[in-house]
Amino acid sequence: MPEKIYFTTPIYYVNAEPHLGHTYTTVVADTLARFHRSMGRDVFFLTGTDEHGDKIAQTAEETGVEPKQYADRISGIFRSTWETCGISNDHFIRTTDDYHIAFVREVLQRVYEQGDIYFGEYGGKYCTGCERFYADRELVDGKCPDHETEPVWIKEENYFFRMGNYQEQLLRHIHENPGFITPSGYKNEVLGLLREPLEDLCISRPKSRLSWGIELPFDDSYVCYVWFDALLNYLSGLSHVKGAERDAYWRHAHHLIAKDIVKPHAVFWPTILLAAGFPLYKSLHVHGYWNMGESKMSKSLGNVIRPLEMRERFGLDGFRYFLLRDMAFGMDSSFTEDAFIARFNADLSNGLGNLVSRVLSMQHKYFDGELQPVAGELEGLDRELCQAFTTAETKAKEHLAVLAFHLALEEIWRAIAACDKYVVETAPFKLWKQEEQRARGGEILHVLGDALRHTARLIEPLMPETAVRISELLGSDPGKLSAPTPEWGKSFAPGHRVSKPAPLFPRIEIES
Ligand code: ME8
Repeated sequence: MPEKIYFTTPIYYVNAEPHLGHTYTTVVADTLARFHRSMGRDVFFLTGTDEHGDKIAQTAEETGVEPKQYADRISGIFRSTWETCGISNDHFIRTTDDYHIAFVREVLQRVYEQGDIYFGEYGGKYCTGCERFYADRELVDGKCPDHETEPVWIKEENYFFRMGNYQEQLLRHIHENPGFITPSGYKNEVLGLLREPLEDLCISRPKSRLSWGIELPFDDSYVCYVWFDALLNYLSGLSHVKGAERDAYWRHAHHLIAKDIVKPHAVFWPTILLAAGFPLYKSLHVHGYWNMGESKMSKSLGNVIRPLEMRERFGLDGFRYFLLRDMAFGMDSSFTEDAFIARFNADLSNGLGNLVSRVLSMQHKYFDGELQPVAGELEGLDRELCQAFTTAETKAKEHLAVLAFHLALEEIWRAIAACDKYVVETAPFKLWKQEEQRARGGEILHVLGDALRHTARLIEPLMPETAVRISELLGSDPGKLSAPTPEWGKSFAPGHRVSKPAPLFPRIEIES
């Protein structure tokens, strides 16, 4: 039985359309899902939309439509964006789906019956953008650090979850499982939060103030707090998977989020899981922010990059490459069009794109597109190139396993650079002109064909469309990208033909 593994993105609020930030987390999850599938694992990959709560109700009202109608529209945009972008999720969950609502009510009832939910009164400063109460010490100049708005004071009777009952157990788990929250800077941040006694979590909103939510099973005058509802998606999203398999996925659940939602995921969620009697997830992986200039990119700040526009202008894989190459997972990074164009032109147009065109052009010019056989053993320089790919593969896998996407790409690009060096050193363009050297020229092009096939295989999790295009240009079956590769010099059958070159990444010219 293949080993099971489960990847999730946050479920995105439907108050904004997909932008670069959402795309980053989704592309990261997609890359991991593809990488683990290519390693023979049985992957379940979940994404979706978070549709209840004040924030959505308010946005729908501003738009003049019912919340559900509004949520249908934006959720549809998320779903179709990910489809257009070739994201390989196994399921797309909406918190307005019936099976999710039933699951949330079941968990609420269970936790209520065992006494971890009680009725009481609470007043506090609430940020609607974050959908949570803030303690004074968490505010910056009295404002929410993320939304830069003043929270509003809310006092009302509500239901509360005794989060503090599970604080010790959570702390122990974090200490005993070093990979529970990564990178470690975020783990330390959570340990800092857990130094203070946890306050109980308000998990309801009176319907008199907000009706857009899941009704509490034990009091129909209240709806469930949006985070309690949303976090449970990670379990309800597996509802369609059979029992034993579901448990196996859950034991290997990896959540991917940005640093804005560490507290709900690292404190609320595990304490809810403990209270409801579920095992804890395996790991929470936290990345930094994509900034535009100095500020975090977000709809409220009005400085957004849209994935479909980027795809239209530059192709999807150019965008994926930039996202994965220019952010070290865990750290912040900044998006500028200049940086994007510089990376694209240097690494994709001049690097990979140019190599593919050059190899295919030579193959056509010298041998009419037909790959020539490699007679006997590979020569020294051939073996060196082969070794460069073996090293790149080993290191790229090590980096991908720990989410160091930028380093994995660096390793693969080292192998691509080794191909350029190989072309210069072996000079097939000279050998072709001398009758007695032509066969060797053909062998060199065969070895370069092997190198491109390996490149396609290595980039598949990171740049899936390009991997398929390179395979097609080479005349090999893109469906076999992750199949074990034959020996170098022996992988193409006699008479195998490659396609004429087609530009993979046309250079972006900057208008002055
Ligand atoms: O928080 N940089 O949804 P959300 C990097 N519904 N990542 C970014 C980003 C940026 N500038 N902006 C957004 C919610 N993201 C809740 C989640 S989960 C049970 C509920 C990404 O629409 C990043 O993954 O505000 C971040 O954590 C998420 O979008 C927030 O999405």
